[in-house]
Amino acid sequence: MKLERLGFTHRIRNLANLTSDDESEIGRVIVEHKERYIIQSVEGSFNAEITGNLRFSAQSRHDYPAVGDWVKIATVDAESAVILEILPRTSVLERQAVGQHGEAQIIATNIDHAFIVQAVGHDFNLKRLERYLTICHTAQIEPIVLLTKIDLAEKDAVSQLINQLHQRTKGIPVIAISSETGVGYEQLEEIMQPHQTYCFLGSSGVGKSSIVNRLNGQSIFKTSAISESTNKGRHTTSHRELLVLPNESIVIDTPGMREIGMTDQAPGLEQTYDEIAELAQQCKFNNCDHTHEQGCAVIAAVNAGDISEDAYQNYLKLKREQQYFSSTVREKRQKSRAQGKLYKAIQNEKRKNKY
Ligand SMILES: Nc1nc2c(ncn2[C@@H]2O[C@H](COP(=O)(O)OP(=O)(O)OP(=O)(O)O)[C@@H](O)[C@H]2O)c(=O)[nH]1
Ligand SMILES: [Mg+2]
Ligand SMILES: [Zn+2]
Repeated sequence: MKLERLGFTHRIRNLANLTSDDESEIGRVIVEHKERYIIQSVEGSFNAEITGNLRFSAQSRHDYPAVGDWVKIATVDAESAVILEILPRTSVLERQAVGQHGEAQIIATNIDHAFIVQAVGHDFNLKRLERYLTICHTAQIEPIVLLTKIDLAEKDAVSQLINQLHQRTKGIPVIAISSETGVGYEQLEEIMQPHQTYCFLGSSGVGKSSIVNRLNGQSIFKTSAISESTNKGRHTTSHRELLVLPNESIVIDTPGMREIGMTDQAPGLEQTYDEIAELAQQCKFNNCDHTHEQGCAVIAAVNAGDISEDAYQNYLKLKREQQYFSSTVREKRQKSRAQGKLYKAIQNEKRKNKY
């Protein structure tokens, strides 16, 4: 498969300082499964692991390959290879997951657009949507909202949801679809461009894999109904996977996410709540938290009904999370720097005393 069909561009070639001679050693990570990877290259697909060197020098999750990455490989035989190097990323989609304090988790890399998928019914949630928008904006990935399973709701109810979406997330495109009847697929296919990479994000059971299957023309990913009473911890899709579609677009299917915690997402937060960010410039104090201060233009707008109370509360919550994440990361860095100093001091001491 030609690299261009996998999404390779001049931009990536320039970022990585590659010549066209290097192309046989370049591949894209299409599957990641607990430090085992499947790489697609011009030569075919390979099972791969990272070199000991790469593992040894890794300082965080960011130093490990993720689905979507371009990597330099050395083939071992017709089926296996080792990953020597991760090429510079054009975008990194990440979140803070529960129980992983201080560590951000990479969802996928080198993404051009993200489909944020919400189904009609009880999955529909504007606050959660704003979380997804924020992680997309931070990564400078263009979000598109897919409202799915519209066959399950009345036409009027669907229009109402679309209105709510437009009001709350001004300027973000919304496409309403049904993978059951095919409604909306024409519009969806129209916006998808060849060689661009699209990532599907959303809760478990909203129909992400069903969309990929339908776009693919034949089922390739497993899908399943999740009964309400037994859905605890059950995801049908278990790993992230990249696929080139017949329409030449590249898609990454992901397992449903329950938590979309904020990392260092300050710029993305400003973009998601651009109205609040703009008003903030008129606050009396320039370090205004917009929580209780005199002369706060944001609070005034909320009181006047110009900004919804719900959006405002969500903004404050996401900001607190983001600040907490940043402070714990700072603490961790300071701690590891202190540990580094201690280690060096011990080494020096050892050398001096020759033991
Ligand atoms: N009625 C209706 N059902 C749908 C539609 N799309 C998907 N489903 C059903 O919803 C269930 C979940 O679909 P999946 O595609 O597996 O959902 P998913 O988002 O990939 O879920 P995870 O892999 O767990 O994250 C399946 O039973 C699908 O048949 C739709 O447009 N309408
Ligand atoms: Mg799935
Ligand atoms: Zn303010």
